[in-house]
Amino acid sequence: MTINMPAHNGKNGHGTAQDVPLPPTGDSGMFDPISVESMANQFYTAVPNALSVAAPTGTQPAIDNIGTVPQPERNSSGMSGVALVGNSAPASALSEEALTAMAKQLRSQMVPANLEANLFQAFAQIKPAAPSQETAAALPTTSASSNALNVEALKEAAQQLYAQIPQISPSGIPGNSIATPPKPTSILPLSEPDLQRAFADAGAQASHSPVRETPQPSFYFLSPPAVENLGLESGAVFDVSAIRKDFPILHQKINGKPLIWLDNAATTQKPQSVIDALSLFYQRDNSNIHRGAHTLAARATDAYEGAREKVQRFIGAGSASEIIFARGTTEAINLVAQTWGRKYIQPGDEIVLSTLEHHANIVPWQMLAQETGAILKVIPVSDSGEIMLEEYAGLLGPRTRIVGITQVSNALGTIVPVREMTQIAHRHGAVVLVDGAQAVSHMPVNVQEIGCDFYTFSGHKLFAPTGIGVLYGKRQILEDMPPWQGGGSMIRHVTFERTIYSDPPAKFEAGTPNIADAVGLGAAIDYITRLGMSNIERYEHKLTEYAIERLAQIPGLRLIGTAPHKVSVVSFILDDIPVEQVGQRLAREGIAVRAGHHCAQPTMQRYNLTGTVRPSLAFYNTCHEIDTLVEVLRTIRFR
Ligand code: C6P
Repeated sequence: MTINMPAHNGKNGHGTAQDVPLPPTGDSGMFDPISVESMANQFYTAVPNALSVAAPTGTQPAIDNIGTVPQPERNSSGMSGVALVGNSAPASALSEEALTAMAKQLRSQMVPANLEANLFQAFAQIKPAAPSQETAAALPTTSASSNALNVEALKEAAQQLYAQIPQISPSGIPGNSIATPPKPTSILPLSEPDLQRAFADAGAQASHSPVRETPQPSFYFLSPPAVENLGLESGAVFDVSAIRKDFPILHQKINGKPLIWLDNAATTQKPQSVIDALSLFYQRDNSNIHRGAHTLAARATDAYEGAREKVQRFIGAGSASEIIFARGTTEAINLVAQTWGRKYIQPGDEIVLSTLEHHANIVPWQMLAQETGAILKVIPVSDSGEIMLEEYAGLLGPRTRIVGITQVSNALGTIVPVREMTQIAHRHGAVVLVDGAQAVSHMPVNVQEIGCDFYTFSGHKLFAPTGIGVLYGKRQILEDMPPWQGGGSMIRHVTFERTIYSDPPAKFEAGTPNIADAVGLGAAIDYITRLGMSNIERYEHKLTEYAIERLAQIPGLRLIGTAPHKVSVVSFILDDIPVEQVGQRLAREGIAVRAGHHCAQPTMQRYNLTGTVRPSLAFYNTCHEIDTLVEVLRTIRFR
């Protein structure tokens, strides 16, 4: 059983095969990605035999076979290899009729309408003159009315293309580990990604550009490493290869290498469903909210308030009115410092923060302390990066007004015992703000269980757009807090003499908010809720264990932050090599990590460092990507 995966929205029309029973489609009428992948594998496996030799007879369309994609074999590293379409799989018993139907479906689901035109263009670019008559004749015919895939013509076109560009390597299929099939000779395993790539490479050659970074469409023909398919206690499977298909950005090359996105602590990538939600909002519902008695205003308001309710459920808040939308964690913390802080902090009062804080949970309090005459106190951390709880308890006293703590260190990955720390703070009558920026994407969060008074996070670290974030505050505290910014939406009544403010959350959302990105945040929450936060947590735990084990074996590599309870942030230094240099070397290989102080300079200072290299993993990362990271790191020497 697989986890209930969000449907992938295909974008290329709705061609249907009338004559063949097809796998079930989702609500959208499109196939789910796994069915499409299966179909693609079957189709391309069968094409060279079935169409260029004799088509098997019989009317049975053999669609029953769909779903029985050949299993990838494991290689020596424990990773599975790639089941390349059309190379070695046994000939399928698909009839020509069935193949044609499938071809139509595949074409409509996955082939951009202008593929043929692109190929034609590619020829035109290779040859300064227009393609010859024979070449043009071999190119697939472009017909808006016909949805038929001219297999032979495409094959021929691709062969000609390959023939003219000898160095083309049809490897690096998006979203998969690399397997380089032999250079095509007489019969090509017809694969649309190969054609796409051929086109891209042809264009690169024609323009004499040394590197061509062509965004790859999210076509999925291969079955990626099975090692990533983690069995869950429920008996379900956390199928990373399927999940990766939902993230179009992951399927591209950087410097000729597949992108390996290990900078998730800085920001996460967005699933297609989030991208679609944004686009759909602007296509269909865009309007200002809370104003105007018209249909779009009502729709936009519903969508925005619906997103607030999703956030409420996601973090276990008691009421949607406790959820305030902000630009991100930084703005949310500033809001608290400048409203609650200015009201309640007096000279000599104490603000307690930890050494693990991001600058966003230091600087606003420092500013407040300078303004009010309050004192900052700092909780120390151990060599492994854990909060020293006894010292923490010892710091608290009658003047402690607020404790600001991160739930997860962005620099080290340490999980901080925020529930226990909140209980201790409350015993001293202090208010607690938890910075959840690095927590919400890695573990289930329940603010009522934590018991904190404020909780903040940023949408962009949760697979949602930038520019949207959340401040949770307990209802009573929000009611007692003065507003922050003044303007429209946050008022009930205005005269020149005085203004009566709205109730929370409107009181803290002056002006037109970021409506579309809030809707995008709601879509991101839907997406990860479908995956299951506990499943994500479990998968990432395994991945982190694997990463730590592999990285620790690299000579000269020192892990920074070795707390037993940590998320998938793995900081390290490599000998005396400047961390920026390591980061740049990895970037050349298509591996994105952050290298530097991570906006957590006090944490770095604790370890007498100015920075670390920080790969940070998300649920769409794989062991194979970690292997590649390790391979590159092993080649780095001080220069
Ligand atoms: N950390 C990182 O690479 P904003 O920028 O407002 O979305 O989030 C600020 C922030 C606050 N707290 C923690 C724990 C954070 O990690 C961050 C953002 C990114 O580590 C960008 S500096």
